[in-house]
Amino acid sequence: MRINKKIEILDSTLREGEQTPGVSFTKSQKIEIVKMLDDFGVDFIELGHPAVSKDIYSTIKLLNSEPLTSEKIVHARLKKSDIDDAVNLGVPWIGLFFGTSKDYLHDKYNLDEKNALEMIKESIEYAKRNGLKIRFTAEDASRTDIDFLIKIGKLAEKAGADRFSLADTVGILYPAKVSELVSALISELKIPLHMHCHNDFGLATANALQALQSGVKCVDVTINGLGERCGLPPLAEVTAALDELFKIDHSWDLKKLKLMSSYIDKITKTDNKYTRPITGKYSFSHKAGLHVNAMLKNQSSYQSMSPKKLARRHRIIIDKYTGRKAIQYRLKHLKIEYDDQLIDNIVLEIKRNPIITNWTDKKIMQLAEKFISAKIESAKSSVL
Ligand code: HCA
Ligand code: CU
Repeated sequence: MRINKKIEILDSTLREGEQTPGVSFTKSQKIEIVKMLDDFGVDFIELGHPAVSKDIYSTIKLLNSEPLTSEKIVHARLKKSDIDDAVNLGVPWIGLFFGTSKDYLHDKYNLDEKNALEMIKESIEYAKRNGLKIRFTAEDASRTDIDFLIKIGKLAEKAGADRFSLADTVGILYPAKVSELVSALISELKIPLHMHCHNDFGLATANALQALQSGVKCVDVTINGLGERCGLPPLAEVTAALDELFKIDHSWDLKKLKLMSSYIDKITKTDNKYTRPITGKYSFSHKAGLHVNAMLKNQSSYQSMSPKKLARRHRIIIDKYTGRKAIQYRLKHLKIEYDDQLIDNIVLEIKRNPIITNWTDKKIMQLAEKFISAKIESAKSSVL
């Protein structure tokens, strides 16, 4: 099938890519990556999620001052504070995301459909009133009831979203299903569709290419296919396939692909063999605070299949993307007595050290002991 219309590529190396275990880019590396992506000619660059850490927030500020041809977008929950971050940073596009499947509504947010729709509407309208261009992502779209998904798409469009993105968050689609899903949505909406595919069964590139053939305007990629668990479709494979197999018109500089890929290999402490579907070290690892939080409530929220079937298990990675629930879980496991203050202190300290990409139990224990003895010392001195 030919792809006739002008298609777009969104690179998420700095957001989804940095959610790969072991990956944390420095400010100067992010500047280098953004320049390379811009020279290559991607349409959108997802700069990060400002609320994750101060380090990410300040880096986005710096990246936003780079004069680029690519459009800049930041990731955000349906929270006023996240939307305000995008407004204050002056980034033109916001990528609002919200899990729309029954499990997500129920277990992740504890919301019914009516309240969820209301929240989506209000957040989009608020972002619009504040001058942002909006991509709304239905997270877990591939496990969302199709009629509800259409309802959300229409509501998002009416509230002012400029793009509607379908996320196959746990990577369970295959090309025929992508075609079904996209076809059901495309006839119902006027705004262009995006697709975000995960590689848990090794089908992300095939699914992204199918989405474009079915009429989606933009697909998400990362350099070397980085991302949570098994990552996203790699920039190189998607763009080279579009050029060579689909003969589309484009202005990408394909000669830059090898250089970008080698640069990422050089600066990340990761390897494609770790993100390999099913058997890779990270194929059942979870890093972002939101993911871990949801996993602790319901294991299927970010899993494509039960790892038990493969004699494997879920792992939690702790670094600057971590949240309070992940730390609470580790402390419980380590049998360390905790209160809210201790959790907050640990989370803050971890976020203050973006260079450390794997807080092992030993390191967490040392950190907890440091805060506990400081508390005892200060209690002693206030008694004296
Ligand atoms: C996440 C989940 C996400 C969001 C995609 C999007 C997914 O890590 O927050 O907002 O476009 O796969 O659903 O990456
Ligand atoms: Cu994703």
